[in-house]
Amino acid sequence: MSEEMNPNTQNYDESQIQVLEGLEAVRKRPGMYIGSTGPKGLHHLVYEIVDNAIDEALAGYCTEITVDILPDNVIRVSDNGRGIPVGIHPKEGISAATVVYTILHAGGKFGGGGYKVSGGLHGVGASVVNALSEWLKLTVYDGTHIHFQEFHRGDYTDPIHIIGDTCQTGTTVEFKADPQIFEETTEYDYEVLLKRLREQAFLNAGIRIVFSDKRGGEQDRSEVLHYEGGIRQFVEYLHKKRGLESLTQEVIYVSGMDGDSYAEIALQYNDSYNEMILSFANNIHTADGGTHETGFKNALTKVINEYGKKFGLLKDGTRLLGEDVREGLTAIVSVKLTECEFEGQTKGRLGNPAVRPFVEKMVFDKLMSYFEENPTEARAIFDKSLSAQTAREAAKKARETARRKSAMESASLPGKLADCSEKTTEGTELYIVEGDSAGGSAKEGRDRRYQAILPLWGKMLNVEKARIDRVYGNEKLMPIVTALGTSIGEDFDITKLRYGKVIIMADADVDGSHIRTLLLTFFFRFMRPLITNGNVYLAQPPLFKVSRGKKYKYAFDETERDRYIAEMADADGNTSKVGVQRYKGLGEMSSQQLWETTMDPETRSMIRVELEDAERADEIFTILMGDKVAPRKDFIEQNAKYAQNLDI
Ligand code: TSJ
Repeated sequence: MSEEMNPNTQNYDESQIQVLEGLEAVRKRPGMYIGSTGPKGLHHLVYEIVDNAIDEALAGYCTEITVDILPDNVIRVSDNGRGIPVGIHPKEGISAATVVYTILHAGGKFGGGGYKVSGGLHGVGASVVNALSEWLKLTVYDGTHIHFQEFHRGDYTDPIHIIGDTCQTGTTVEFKADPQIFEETTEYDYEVLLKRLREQAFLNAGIRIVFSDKRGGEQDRSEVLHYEGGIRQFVEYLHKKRGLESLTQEVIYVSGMDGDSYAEIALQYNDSYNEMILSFANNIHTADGGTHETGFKNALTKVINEYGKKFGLLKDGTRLLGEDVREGLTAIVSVKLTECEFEGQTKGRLGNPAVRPFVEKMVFDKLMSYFEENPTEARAIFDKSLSAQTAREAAKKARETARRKSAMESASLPGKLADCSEKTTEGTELYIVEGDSAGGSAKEGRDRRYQAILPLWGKMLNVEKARIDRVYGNEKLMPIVTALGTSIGEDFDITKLRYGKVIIMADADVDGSHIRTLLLTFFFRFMRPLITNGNVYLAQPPLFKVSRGKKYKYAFDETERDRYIAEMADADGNTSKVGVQRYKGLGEMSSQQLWETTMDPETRSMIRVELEDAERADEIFTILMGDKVAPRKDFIEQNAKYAQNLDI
């Protein structure tokens, strides 16, 4: 071991005390640092490490990042950058690399310059990952030597030391998430990591991320994420994935600088009526928008109105609204700043005030020039906005008619609704049930004091292609709207909600998952606060009844079924006296069984729908219901397992 790796003893000890104090806090309250110790927090560990390598790429020193999921859910991340500095950190008296891993918030404190991104945990650093890992191994290649250090739950015994020679440079980190912390699971979902890594590859044009699943199962696969076109390709990708046809040939792209701030935007219109703006600040997704997104939206509205005015195309005395010009728009807004201010409860909104006027002016000027230079595209976009305006006016009329009607036939609830007797929202439940036979069992089986049943019937409206005006008057969806009492879209009012829980009860088969997908999409599009407020649930009917004599148990999946079969077998393992019944649908259960398994709050299990589930349903819905066959086929092939049971 070289002399420089041995810091003087006094400093070394002091640093180590600090280390233990710092990382102990992380292990005591992991949620504070990574949000949760569930699957989300687990995946955050990977993002945090990868973000460090992306920083190195953004600084211009690294071209390729390799991410592997290894057997036993070990993660390995490598880059070909400069290698984390291993020299003695002047203040701490230990190797800088060790500082990165053992002192809280040490990430990004030294060296560098440029934009510090560190997205995942908003820069809490590699030390948090280290603290929450059963073990972590760091290897640094500095062009001369290979340096190595190993940690256990954030702690180490040997300082970083040389283990060999090399002419390469780079950093490799390998870690195993600590099952003591991540009690629920330490298993990574390839798709979840892939989505995030792909996003990072789009946001950082030219970066190469090679991502592989090497766990040794059937799922093993590998993907190269490399997009020279950056966010332009992101927009194309989103359209293709959703099976949408683009309105214009090319993606519009604008970018600009203001001092140290950089902004780039890619946008394109499609044949749907939905708006999809994804915004990012320093590669972190800003789910609640912020000043960058507002600047972009303002500019877009101004440009399209300006165009209409110039050519006398606006309807007399009217202006296109933001919602008109964003109908069928897909856009990526990405800004890179030296210092981001994230606001709001979940820190999902960019606050930097100066960003709004910067983005607004930049987009206005450049988009205006684009419109002048590309008259065909400009006209197509304008016409699309104009037709949105017309539809909005039609929707307003439909809404007024609906309002007048409901005022006249005040509180006329749907005929098929079997309401509960309690009239409070608190504690009451509405079961939305597909099919008359299941609806009948549910009506008989329920506790009528607080459980209401609404059976669905009629042909489904394809909400993907429908604007809001067509929901009014739809015979399948309107009963839901009336039963809930909240109205939809901009009229939505959660205080009018008539039930505390809205429970979707559908079969565990393909048709059932279609209806689940549709209803979630409907709620996502037109009653989103219902989901964010946590009112929507999915009932979980059992798939099997395992019985022996008078004894029986319900199983919700194959694993559970097999466990009950084993439990009920004879002592010698003989299962000939165990009966297994498979339920094909809710309709096959008696009202008593339905109550026992799916509706009784004491025994049922339900899933509360989170926004992400609904978002996913929305995505799946677009693909399944879209009229383009190719992406649908791709999707089903790529998601064969998922498409079989279409479980959400
Ligand atoms: F932080 C980390 F451990 F999570 C991590 C860091 C993980 C991985 C896979 C890579 C990295 C990383 C860090 N790659 N490259 C760097 N670069 C630096 O830390 C570095 C190198 C040189 C200088 C300099 O000023 O000379 C500055 C820095 C920050």
